[in-house]
Amino acid sequence: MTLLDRPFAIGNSQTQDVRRWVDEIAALTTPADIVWIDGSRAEAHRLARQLVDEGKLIRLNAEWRPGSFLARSDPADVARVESRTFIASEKEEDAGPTNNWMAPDRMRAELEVAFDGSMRGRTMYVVPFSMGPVGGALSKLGVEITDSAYVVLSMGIMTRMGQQALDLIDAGEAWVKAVHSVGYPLIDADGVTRPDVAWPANDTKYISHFPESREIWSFGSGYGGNALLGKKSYALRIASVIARDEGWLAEHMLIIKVTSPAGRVFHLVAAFPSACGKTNLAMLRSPLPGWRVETIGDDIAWLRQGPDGRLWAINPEAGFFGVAPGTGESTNPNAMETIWGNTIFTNVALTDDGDVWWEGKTKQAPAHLIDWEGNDWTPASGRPAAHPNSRFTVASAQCPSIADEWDAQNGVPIDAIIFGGRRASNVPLVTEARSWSHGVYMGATISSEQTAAAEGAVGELRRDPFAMLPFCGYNMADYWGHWLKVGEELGGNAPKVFNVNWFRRGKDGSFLWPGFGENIRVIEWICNRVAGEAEAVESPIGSLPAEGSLTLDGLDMTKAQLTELFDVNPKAWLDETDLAEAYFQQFGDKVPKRLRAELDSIRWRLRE
Ligand code: GTP
Ligand code: SPV
Ligand code: MN
Repeated sequence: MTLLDRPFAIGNSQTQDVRRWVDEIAALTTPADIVWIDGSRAEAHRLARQLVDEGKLIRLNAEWRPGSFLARSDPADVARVESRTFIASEKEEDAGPTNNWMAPDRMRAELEVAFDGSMRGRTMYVVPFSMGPVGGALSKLGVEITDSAYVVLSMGIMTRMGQQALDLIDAGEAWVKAVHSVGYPLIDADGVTRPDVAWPANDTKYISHFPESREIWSFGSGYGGNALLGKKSYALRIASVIARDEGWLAEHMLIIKVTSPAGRVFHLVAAFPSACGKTNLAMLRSPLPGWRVETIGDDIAWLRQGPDGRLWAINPEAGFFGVAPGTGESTNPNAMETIWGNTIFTNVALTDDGDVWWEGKTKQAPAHLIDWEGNDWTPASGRPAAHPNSRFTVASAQCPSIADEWDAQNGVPIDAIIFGGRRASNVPLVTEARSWSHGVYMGATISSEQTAAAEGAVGELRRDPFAMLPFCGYNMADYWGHWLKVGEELGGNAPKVFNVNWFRRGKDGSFLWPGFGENIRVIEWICNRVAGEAEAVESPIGSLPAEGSLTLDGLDMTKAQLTELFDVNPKAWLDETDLAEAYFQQFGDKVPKRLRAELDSIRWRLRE
């Protein structure tokens, strides 16, 4: 269908807005044709077939993995590019020292050059979508224009995509503009054509955000958060700005429903940096009798105070874009069941019988594979078969542990907020904040070892406040202030706040805590604390489980290991406060006084 034969209601200003904008982008990028996406299954089927014909997707063996495909990206386009992610706010201080800022005028000028003719010879897709259930109380709308059919298919899994979203836009709802181009036109300015490639991309990349006009412009990458613009660009960077203005929170958090043996239900959210275990915790299968975890979201939560005064959350997404390596029957059986079929895999290895494999899927690697770059691979190859940031894209509804209320129009009421990072030392298995503002301090001082989810040296320690370092659309210190303000509004209804660390290592370098399913023991303690049924003891950095309050039966742990797991070393923690203070310094007077007071209070307690 072309632009001109799409029927629309005459006199409907919103539709005309979308059409005008589509015309504008088409005039700039000059695609060969324009397709409006309706979100039907027939359409997804057509696009998948087309991608297979073009050599951009490999159809997996339907006996093992029905309706599923493998995509192999350009080896230079495998993760989010934080160095090319921009916040083009009018004032530089509104982006803050942790974001790349560019003046909006200059950004627009550069984007105009990049996007000029960038879709020549390609189809431009118009993708209307809803973040959150269509018409939901906390949901928001957007339209992504893209020249990648892989992105359209992925958006169809990750969001509520299609006509229903456009109908709401037609009805006058606000919507966000997102423009995406892989930056690989098939015809140059002189009219010379070139063949397409399996994963078109451009060496020059921009993932640009205009917080004031609520616009997203992404160029040069087809991968994950760079290209599926409903995800990090909208649901976190732009939404965090909307949330600041409207008094709610847009967070890099999983959401779970936990049911106790007595049948009491708790809803928890947890913020961990990229590739630090959100999907694993979101799909936890409990080995503790009577305790049950159900999945609501694995990456993003939108939280808002409800009419009852409590904090309510929705998962704005409709699918999982999960890290494949390390996902197996023993670590995440629910994820393994979720991806039984109808899944797009990106940058994993291909088995000889047309299925997928990655490190950690099975204990033993197959004798022969085609690796993520399309080369022969054997266990003797000495390199990973799947890229460390390889991913699966699959609908949430396929998850066997999905909670009934995962797509509830009003979301779920939150009982506890958990922060965590990947820390080999110092940080205990679990700590409870003394207050909301102490909790905000915990969130603001998350640090974690760098993972493969973004470019950079894996393993290096980096500060990642609220796991939002690459995702906060405005000044990080203002964001801390906003969290304090939300806490004041919530008052006595505010959820309890905790910090966890599954990744502490012993002197021999091995993990002190078994992790994965066994994390239910920590979740149990947290729920029991919320219910007022577990004891805690004070420490300078927060409350720790009192002896006997954390269920450890059946775990193969020595007393010495347990001591190490919970050790709070005053000297090491004074160093941590120095690091936090130095980190705060770069934000100048924007750092809320309350946070500095929390830091002083911890120092004072450590010196006692
Ligand atoms: P994004 O999708 O990038 O935001 O990340 P995520 O937080 O959802 O990442 P995910 O859950 O996929 O994290 C995967 C990594 O965390 C793998 O390397 C897992 O092996 C590791 N992991 C998850 N849970 C645990 C745990 O309890 N203990 C240990 N040691 N590793 C864990
Ligand atoms: C992350 O990096 O936190 C992700 C993957 O969830 S991406 O969508 O690519 O940002
Ligand atoms: Mn994430």
